[in-house]
Amino acid sequence: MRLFLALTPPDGLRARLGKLAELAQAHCGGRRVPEDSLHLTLAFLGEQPAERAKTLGDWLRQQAVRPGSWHLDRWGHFQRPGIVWVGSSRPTTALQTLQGELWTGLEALGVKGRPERFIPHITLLRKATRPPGPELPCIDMPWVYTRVELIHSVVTQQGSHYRTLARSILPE
Ligand code: 2AM
Repeated sequence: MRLFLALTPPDGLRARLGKLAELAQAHCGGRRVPEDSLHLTLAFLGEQPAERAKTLGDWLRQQAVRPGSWHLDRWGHFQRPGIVWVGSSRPTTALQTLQGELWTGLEALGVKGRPERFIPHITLLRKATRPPGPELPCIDMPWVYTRVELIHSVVTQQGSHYRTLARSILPE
C-alpha cells in the first residue's frame, strides 16, 4: 500500500486553494489536483505491506500532535515533474519540528526514507508546462492544523485517489 502522512486543509481553505488551482492551470497548463485531494505531505512512506499500514494506523491514533499554524503566501515550482505549488516564505519551524517528530516515530516502527530536506508545499498542478508567473494572484492564507492523517494513495489510470486510514488525536 502506498502511504503518506499529511495535513489536509479545512474546508474553507480547501475551496480557496481549489480556485487558485483553476487560475494556475489557466496560466501554467498541466493537470489540477482535485480539490478534495489537496494536502500537505509531512512524510511519504512509499509502498508498505498491509500489516504495517495497520501498525501505523494504531500508532497514529495514539499521537497527539501539537496544533499549529502556517501561512501560505507564495507560489513555487518543481521544474522536473512540472509541479506548481503554494507554500510559505516565512519560517516554518513548527512544521519542520512536527515533520521531524513524526519521522522519529516512524523510524522506531522500522520505516525508512526520511528526506534530507523538507519543503512544505501543497501541490496544485502536476505536469505543468510553464512556471507560475506574476500574472497569478498574491496569496495570503493562514492554515491552522490540529490533526495528522495517514493516507492510502490508490494509483489508477485516472490519477491518484486518497483514502484516510487513521488520524492523530486532539491533545487534551
Ligand atoms: P508532491 O505533491 O510534491 O508530488 C502522495 O503521493 C504525496 O506524497 C504527494 O503529495 C507527493 O508529493 C508525495 N510524494 C510522492 N512521491 C514521493 C516521493 N518519491 N518522495 C517524496 N514525496 C513523494
